[in-house]
Amino acid sequence: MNEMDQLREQMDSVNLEILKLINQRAEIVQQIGQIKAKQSMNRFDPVRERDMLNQITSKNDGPFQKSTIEHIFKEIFKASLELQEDDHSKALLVSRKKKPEDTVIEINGATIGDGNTHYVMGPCAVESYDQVDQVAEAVKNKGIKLLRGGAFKPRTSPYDFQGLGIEGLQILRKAADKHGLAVVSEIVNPAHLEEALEYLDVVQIGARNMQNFELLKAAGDINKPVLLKRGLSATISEFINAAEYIISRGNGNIILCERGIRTYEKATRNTLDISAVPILKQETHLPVMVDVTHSTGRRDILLPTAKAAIAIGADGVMAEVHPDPAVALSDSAQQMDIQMFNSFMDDIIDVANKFNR
Ligand code: PRE
Repeated sequence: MNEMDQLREQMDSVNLEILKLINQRAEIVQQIGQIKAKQSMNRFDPVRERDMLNQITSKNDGPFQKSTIEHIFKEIFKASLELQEDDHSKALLVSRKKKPEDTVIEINGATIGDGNTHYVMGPCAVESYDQVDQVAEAVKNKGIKLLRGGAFKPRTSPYDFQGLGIEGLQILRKAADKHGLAVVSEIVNPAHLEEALEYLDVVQIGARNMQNFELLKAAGDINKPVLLKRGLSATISEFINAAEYIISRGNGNIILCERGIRTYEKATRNTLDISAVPILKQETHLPVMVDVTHSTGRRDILLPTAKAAIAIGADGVMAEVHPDPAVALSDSAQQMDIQMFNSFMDDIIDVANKFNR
């Protein structure tokens, strides 16, 4: 064996030593991480890192320079922090790591999360019994099981229509019962939950309340499914953590809903983050729906965006329908009338069938 080969052989065994030691170190890091998580301590500890660097560099006899050694160890600390963070997300109850099987939620005969496409349709806001009744009839005629409608409306302006409140929920319930539908409606205040549960089958938590932690906790204490919408400017990680608030209190029946995020783009009301769907499906075991109405704010692209949602693997599509959108008290530019809804449903069911979903 020549000298070069000998040196390389030595190097191979040193590499393996380093590998063993670095993973030994990683195991200690994981144990420290678990203690920190239990005690809700910050994982990053710059004082500890500085102490270790001082100790290590004071023992450094070269040939590497102090700055090089510091650089290498800083990289090790960084990787250690990431390892502690990974271990933490592993522990999330909504994560696939925790529960590999899909969560399937049965609501009024619709099994959301079962691989098929489900629909939640209805007016933006409940305005009258007659209005909801007309929409509910159309919804039922398309074989849909879930009726949506806003009774408590968190509006951008305090002078806009704020919804009919409990009376709106009563209207929804009456129309839904007549047509055999389940009711999905938004609740904005934990104090309304108990009374609202008399009329609701699914509690919606809207985008503006995605980080209303008291509301999330209250929704975690009930035994009805929750449809949680992504916040206007929420990252996927913040969205997942909002769901974790609900499941951590015992309610695991959560449907996530991508509804567009705020970007610089003005051609649509929000920017539909379609890639959030497969990411949420990979990261969590929860069903994921797409609200095409709020993400686009445009009737003319509801169908293509709904097709995209199905193609990318969403468990359902949500959209708004109003008997006469021109006179709707909210969101008149984006709701479909009943004729448009009927043809939208015919087309989208066709697409879902082609995808076998
Ligand atoms: C460790 C990791 C991250 C911290 O910023 C400091 C140190 C390390 O890798 O040594 C371990 C650790 O979490 C700790 O000692 O507190």
